[in-house]
Amino acid sequence: MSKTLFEKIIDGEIPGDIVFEDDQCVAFRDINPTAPMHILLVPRKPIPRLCDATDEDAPVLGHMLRVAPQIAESQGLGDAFRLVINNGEKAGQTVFHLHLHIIGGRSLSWPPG
Ligand code: D5M
Repeated sequence: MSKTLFEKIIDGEIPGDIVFEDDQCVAFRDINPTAPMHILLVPRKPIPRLCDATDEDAPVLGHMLRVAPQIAESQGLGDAFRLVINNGEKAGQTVFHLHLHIIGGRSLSWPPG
């Protein structure tokens, strides 16, 4: 199996502006930010889409939800941030390695497009 784009960033094979990493996940700045702060939090395990995750993946998914607010805090977002997972092509997913968008630094409207 060839590596996903995000595995290559995690493995240092292509550049990434990494802001956080631990044994389960890595966070780096989105190359095409939609807000002043736009970070992608990615599990080291290349789960393609959220709907492909299994019960075995529940710990890392929970861990990501614990880590995301800490990253937002460390980036100066306080409690003003949005988390987004695009699941599948029709929902806007373009990179098929599960990732949590952490977005903030501007006023965010609802509903999203
Ligand atoms: O989000 C995929 C996101 O991945 C999108 O916001 C651009 C970002 N991206 C694509 N290539 C890179 C690299 N090389 N570095 C950092 N960020 C990148 P999705 O939810 O799949 O549409």
